[in-house]
Amino acid sequence: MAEFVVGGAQMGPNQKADSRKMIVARMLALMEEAAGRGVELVVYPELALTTFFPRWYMENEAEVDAFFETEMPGPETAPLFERARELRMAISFGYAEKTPEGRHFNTSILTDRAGNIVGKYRKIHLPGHSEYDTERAFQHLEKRYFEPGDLGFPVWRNEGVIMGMAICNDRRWPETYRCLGLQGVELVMLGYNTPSVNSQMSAEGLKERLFHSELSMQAGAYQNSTYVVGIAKAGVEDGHPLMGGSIIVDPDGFVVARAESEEDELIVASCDFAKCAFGKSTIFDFARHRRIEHYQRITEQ
Ligand code: CDT
Repeated sequence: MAEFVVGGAQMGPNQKADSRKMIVARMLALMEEAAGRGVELVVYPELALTTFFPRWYMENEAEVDAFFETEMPGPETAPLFERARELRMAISFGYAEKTPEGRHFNTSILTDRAGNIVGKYRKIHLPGHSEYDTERAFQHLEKRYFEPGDLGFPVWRNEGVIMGMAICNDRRWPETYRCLGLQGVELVMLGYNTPSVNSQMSAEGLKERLFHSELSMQAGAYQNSTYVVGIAKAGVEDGHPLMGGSIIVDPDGFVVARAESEEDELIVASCDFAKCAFGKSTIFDFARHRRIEHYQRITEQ
């Protein structure tokens, strides 16, 4: 598979009161638009099915669990899989997962073009804190509601392309891309929910936040010779602004598609995966050039 048309379905805000049905209907509308533009795989954001609930401090278990899916697909998400299957479109999206054992993860899944789930990733780098923090302008309680992912950073050969996933804060860590890069990844899909302002540093504004997001994804793409698709949930959600800035980055680190809004917006790029081979066989030929005898600190500290 050389060329593959990839879509990024940036989503506008999901309010707390929005039902899964309403949100899935918006996701389906983006999918229809993607089909009209020849998209073969579409990537949605982190926690696509709900508001970014870690901004809320909750103590009631049932209140928290209302944001979690206990099955995938479930009755409310089945239409996504059914329509994707009809359109022959692979999909990837994030959601809050509650396992049969009662464990909670920030998860994303990947399907093939026949609508079968072929990959699951559970977010490893959970930012924020676990108790109410009076010093912050707003809360970021991912460490309260999720366990760190327990699946590592796997890749899957899906539709002829080596694919991997990451979620939001993972995109800021070089280790994420390198773990995937060491397995030959050609397409990294990640969704995010990033507040437009820093809850601990008011001087950092939207411009700087967008810069750091792009910087991380462009570096990850270039240094591992892989496409990166980074897709936001954006806009004012429950009164809290989330930044947009969804991009598709090519294996040379250049942005080839970019969202302009903070609303539901599709971005599309035709990805030529043959382009990954050049960097992987030259400057970033890991087998020839890495010096792992000097890298112990990365895993020992
Ligand atoms: N969702 C997520 O991981 N957001 C973080 C915000 C960091 S501030 C605690 C991010 O890295 O974009």
